[in-house]
Amino acid sequence: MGNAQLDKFIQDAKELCQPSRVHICDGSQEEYEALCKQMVASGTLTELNPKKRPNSFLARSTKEDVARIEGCTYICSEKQIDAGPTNNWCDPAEMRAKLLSLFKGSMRGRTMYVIPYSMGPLGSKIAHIGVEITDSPYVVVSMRIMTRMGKEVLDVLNNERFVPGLHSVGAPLQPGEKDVPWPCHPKEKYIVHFPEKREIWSFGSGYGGNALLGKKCFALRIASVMAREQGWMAEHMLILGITNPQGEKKYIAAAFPSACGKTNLAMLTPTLPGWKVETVGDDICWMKFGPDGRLYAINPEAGFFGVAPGTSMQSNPNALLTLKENSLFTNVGLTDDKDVWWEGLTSQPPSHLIDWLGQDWTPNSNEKAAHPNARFTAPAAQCPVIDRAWQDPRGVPISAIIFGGRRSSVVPLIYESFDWNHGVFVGASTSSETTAAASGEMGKLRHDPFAMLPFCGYNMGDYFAHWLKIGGMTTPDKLPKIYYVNWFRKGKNGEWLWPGFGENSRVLAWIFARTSNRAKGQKTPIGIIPAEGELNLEGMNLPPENLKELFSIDLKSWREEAEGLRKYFEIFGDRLPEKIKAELKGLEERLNA
Ligand code: SAT
Ligand code: MN
Repeated sequence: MGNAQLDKFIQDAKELCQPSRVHICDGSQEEYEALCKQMVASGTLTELNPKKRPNSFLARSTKEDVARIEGCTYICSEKQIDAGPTNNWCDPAEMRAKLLSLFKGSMRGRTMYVIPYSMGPLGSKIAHIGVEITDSPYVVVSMRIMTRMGKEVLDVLNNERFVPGLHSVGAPLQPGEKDVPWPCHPKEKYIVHFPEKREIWSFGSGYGGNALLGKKCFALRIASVMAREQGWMAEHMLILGITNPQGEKKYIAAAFPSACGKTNLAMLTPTLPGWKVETVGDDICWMKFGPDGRLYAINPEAGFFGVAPGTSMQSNPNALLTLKENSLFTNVGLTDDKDVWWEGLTSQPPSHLIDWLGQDWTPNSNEKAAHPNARFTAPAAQCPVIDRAWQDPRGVPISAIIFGGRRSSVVPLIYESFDWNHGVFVGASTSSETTAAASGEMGKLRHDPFAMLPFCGYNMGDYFAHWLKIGGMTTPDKLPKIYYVNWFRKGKNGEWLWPGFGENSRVLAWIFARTSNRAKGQKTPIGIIPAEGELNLEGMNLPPENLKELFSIDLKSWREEAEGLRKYFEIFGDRLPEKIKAELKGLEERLNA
């Protein structure tokens, strides 16, 4: 059956971008292999050693195109106030005119690929469909790993609406001009969302979330707008299943800013004996209410686009095992035997490799072998601990939601909110030290409410209100409990107080106990922390002074924290919900009591 919206989208894109060819992707293995082969020939991809890493490839971007670019990302709502103070806004008519001139002829000499894709299991009531048009074959093969894409999506689409996304690397080829390995626009980059029209336009970058439009652009920015309208949630969260030694299982969702360990937590190998963690998703979570009044979550993606540096058999063995074949690597080092390497993969670096810029590299080099935001792209189905229900169209019931970020001081290892509204306030108060996932300064503390700062498609004040409203849509006992964690607290000498990784299972076990009414906790002015002895520390040799510091709540620092929040919240003006103001006041009163 035809789809009028799709026919028009393709026709309009073709007329505007003037590609040499149009290719409608069927999503087959043959198509994938042919595109990889073509990119090996053009120099975009290097095939890795098939004996070590079958069917896997390395791509190197240019220095200017290595991460999300928040400064070039726009929410073009009709009214500026609806984009809110945390988003870049531009008048939609003005932006459309700008984009039309940029995209005019932008695909000349290239193939225009049409990628129909589903975010979420095909046919799930929680899933939604998008179509990306792109002139980047790298994007096509990445989207094949990251989403369910191809012909079968068209089969379920019928005449329904989908979210269109038009992407061009912005590097048209003159007749006879030789292509470069990583085409992109040297200066002009625009990642634009029209929330009312549910459209995405992305120009100039070929990297990650700028170019794989199903991920941040659709599954977060546009989906957050749809979710608000339709009474569901689109969140920057991993989803994990956790089973205790008695065989009881629960699902937990957790929001952390980019490159703060979501993938590691989602695939964690518990150090607590008898516990098991399984992965549903590592980045994005869509939740809708089930018939029983609980929130059910799906992972809208089908692959992992994870940060490579720091990933090792020690830090995340399940991620490494996921990457053993059928994977794409971007901006990592290439070893002499044609495998990949990045900082932290092995304690002993190889004596020679080709770095992410294509230069010779030895351990004495001043540069890093891999870019700090180097990424792997791998099918989720290959994860050894993928959850049995990861493709269940009904989703999995969520018992707890965790927020967190990188905080070297002030914030304790874990605390629980007093109730849903307080939890919304806790999510709104998330702040984190910046990472290499976005261009800009690293290690700078910034407010990142719900880890959604770069991903909320509308006014963040209204987003807080949406969260509060969700809490009123069911009975309190059906709602997930809300937590805040901080694995990154440092001691006086700058050393980590908590080892993190598999040891984080101890924190999850406390959450498990709390959500089963099996731990009583201890009230503090900021929330509930584990009562003495409730956090199982058996067998980990945590120095008692570390434990003390991990849970120390310094009233003076917290008063400053509250003051900082009060100031930050001012940017939302009258879009800041009264209930959030009341929660802040409550915190201040408890801190001063
Ligand atoms: O936005 S990306 O998909 O490039 C990665 C991230 O920031 O989480
Ligand atoms: Mn992310």
